[in-house]
Amino acid sequence: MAAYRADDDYDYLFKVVLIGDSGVGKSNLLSRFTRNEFSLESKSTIGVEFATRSIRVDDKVVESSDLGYSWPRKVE
Ligand SMILES: Nc1nc2c(ncn2[C@@H]2O[C@H](COP(=O)(O)OP(=O)(O)O)[C@@H](O)[C@H]2O)c(=O)[nH]1
Ligand SMILES: [Mg+2]
Repeated sequence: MAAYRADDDYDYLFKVVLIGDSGVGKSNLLSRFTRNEFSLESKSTIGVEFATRSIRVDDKVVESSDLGYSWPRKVE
């Protein structure tokens, strides 16, 4: 019988914060990693967005929670 494992049950938790200028690709990096999606027409993020993904490495469950933060680019 397969052992039951709850969604929030993991062996390791990594929290990754993506910080950078607007338009450098943070949101798409996040969506590619967590949902395998990419959009050429993604809207600018106001503030923060948050996503998680669990992966299995050998027999360990690794949970990654990623936080992206954008600030408005200064117009020269
Ligand atoms: N060609 C190309 N465009 C990208 C790539 N990553 C992001 N973009 C585009 O760059 C723009 C800004 O990306 P976004 O993820 O919203 O940037 P953010 O403001 O840092 O979150 C969007 O139009 C994306 O489609 C990439 O690796 N290649
Ligand atoms: Mg963004």
